[in-house]
Amino acid sequence: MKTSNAGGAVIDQPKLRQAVKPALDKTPASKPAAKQSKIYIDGKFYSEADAKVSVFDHGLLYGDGIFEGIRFYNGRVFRLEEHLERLWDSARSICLHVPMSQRAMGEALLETIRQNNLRNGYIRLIVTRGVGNLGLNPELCKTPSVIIITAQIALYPEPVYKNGLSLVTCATRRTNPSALNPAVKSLNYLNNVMARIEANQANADEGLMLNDEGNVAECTADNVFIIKRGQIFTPPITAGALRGITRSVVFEIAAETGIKVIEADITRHDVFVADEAFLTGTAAEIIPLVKADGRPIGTGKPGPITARMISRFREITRETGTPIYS
Ligand code: PXG
Repeated sequence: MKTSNAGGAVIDQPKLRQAVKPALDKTPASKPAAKQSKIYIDGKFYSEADAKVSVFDHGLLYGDGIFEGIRFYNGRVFRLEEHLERLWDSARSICLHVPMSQRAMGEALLETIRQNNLRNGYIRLIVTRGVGNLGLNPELCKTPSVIIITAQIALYPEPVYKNGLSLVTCATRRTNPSALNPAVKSLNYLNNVMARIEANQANADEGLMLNDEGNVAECTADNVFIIKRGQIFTPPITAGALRGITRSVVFEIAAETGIKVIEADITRHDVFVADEAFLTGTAAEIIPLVKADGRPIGTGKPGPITARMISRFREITRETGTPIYS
């Protein structure tokens, strides 16, 4: 997470080969600095400068903790319940006791947005294992910490949704589920960071991550979909994909439209020969994929089913969600 000198946190976006800057990075120098965000830590609000955690927190020492990245649109939090459910699932999987109820967490999250007086943005919800000693034993960490950070999200400029992204296949394999299940949204993202570095070095917009079998798992922070002969395919969770919230919205839109989504193992070959492809994630939303390892996908331009997905997704984000200010 970087903080912008324009005030408020701004989340990083993947490097784009067109070197386009996210819209909200373009704050004119003459504009007065916006006020800094207020950050929730364990029931209290702090300024950015005062929002600090202990160097003995195992979230820092071992990446021992979990998180969610959530969007809010037009004064409503998108899919709040699903994000909280997934957070609780991550917690249960790593034996972390979240020190509040789901309802209280939802309320803390809404209050953090209110404190920052935002209607559109991104929220990072973090639960760390808490303060322990320099040994990794979590039993010595008595109280997990809850941190909630809001950010003005830098949307990709419209041309990116019109022109699509390129990706390269990464040599770094997605973590084997028997080592650390990728379904756990843990604070240990080094596996994804290594893949992101490869994508950067190849000057690609995203990195495709395969599992130990050589099948497609996901991208560094997005789920992958391909379209072939009118059917949509995406890797199953067992292939090492996160159960993405945006992914689940694609399933819903497809069902509405009468298009079939098939969860099946996908190879790089399937990506190369797809008619269309797109990625999904809270930050990216639904974004067309037009090139994989130098090969144009389909016509090399975003396809019609992808375009329909994007426009329906935008309607759903505009019209639904948990109200923040009512
Ligand atoms: N796969 C991985 C590995 C992810 O981290 C997704 C898929 C998409 O899931 P959702 O539920 O967002 O549709 C993610 C998303 C960010 C950011 O702010 C997002 C994620 C992780 C790190 C950063 O861009 N998670």
